[in-house]
Amino acid sequence: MKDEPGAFATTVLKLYFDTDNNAQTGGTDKFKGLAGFEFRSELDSCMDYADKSSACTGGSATKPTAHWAAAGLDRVKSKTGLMAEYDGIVDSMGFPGEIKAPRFPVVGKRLEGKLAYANLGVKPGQVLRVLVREEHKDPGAFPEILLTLK
Ligand SMILES: [Ca+2]
Repeated sequence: MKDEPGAFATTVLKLYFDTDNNAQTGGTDKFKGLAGFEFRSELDSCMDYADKSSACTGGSATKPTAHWAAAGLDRVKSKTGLMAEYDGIVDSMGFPGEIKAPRFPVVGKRLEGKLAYANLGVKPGQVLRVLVREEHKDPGAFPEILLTLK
């Protein structure tokens, strides 16, 4: 992050995964210039508050007591293929019906998240196409990455 986290929680990055490295399969969003992605992850800057509440978006009227990061994971709905429609798999807050994301303490401006290969349906040696976007900048995209999994 550019600055250390303040009093409000927010999504910082969105990561799109083309797990078969094929732009012809998966979801599309012409408006956002996305094609061929099977999954989306959101890396969230989350926090706990003095009133014992926690948030990954928004906040509380009380002071933050802990800053932590977590990565959610959503699968593009196969029936529609639209990037606007997802099935939730992993949730930063542990939303009922979804896997609770592992949490990592925020150290300075550094956020960390972890995604399990099993949840992405991938295995070592597989090549993924990954697009990372900053949440609060448009387009705010980094160059596409071809990632070979260890
Ligand atoms: Ca694909």
